[in-house]
Amino acid sequence: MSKSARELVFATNNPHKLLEVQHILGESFKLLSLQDINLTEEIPEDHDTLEKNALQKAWYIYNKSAVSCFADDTGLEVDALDGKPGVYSARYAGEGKNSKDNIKKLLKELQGVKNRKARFRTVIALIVDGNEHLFEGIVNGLIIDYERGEDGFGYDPIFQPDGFSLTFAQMPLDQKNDISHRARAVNHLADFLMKQ
Ligand code: ITT
Repeated sequence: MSKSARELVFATNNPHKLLEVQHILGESFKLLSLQDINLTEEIPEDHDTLEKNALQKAWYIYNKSAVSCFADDTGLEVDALDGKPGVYSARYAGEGKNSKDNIKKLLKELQGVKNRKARFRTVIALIVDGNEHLFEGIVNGLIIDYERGEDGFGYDPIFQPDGFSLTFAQMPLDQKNDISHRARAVNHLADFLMKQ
């Protein structure tokens, strides 16, 4: 890490996400986790859009730490369900349920439904010098009707990105990271930061 690397807080406690994003941003930036700035309380995330949630998390941190920071939120938006589960993707099957339960519920809702189009959408909210900026990353695909693959997490076993015959859960992580919604949003963030 170079001496002049700019510090940025990323609102996550997931070390894997932190490494992934650090890799994309390169060594001009030094990412700090919430742990690094001793922010251990749960950050509120109670809005009804990805944008509002990402902004809520980022402002919460900025107001506490006054350090440049960003937060992300992701949802799976299914056309035939008017964009659901969307912002509620993590808890679609209810509080305390897991990804398997979420998948089961989604496949039940889509039973007999022909239109299987869906997208993962990630929104990143960045706050620098008290100004907010939003970045979006989308990957379009189809919800297949049974689980395929063991890797990844969340809805990966039933999401097949356009142009591929594998689900996200069947792809090597590097391949998923090349085309994923999160990587696309982070690339937009990186482009913006490099120009600053
Ligand atoms: P943090 O906010 O603590 O980082 P989270 O689980 O809420 O973790 P996200 O906001 O990124 O993570 O995503 C919300 C849900 O969307 C997540 O729980 C998954 O069910 C789903 N999801 C997000 N990214 C996904 C991906 O790459 N593949 C499959 N499902 C994903």
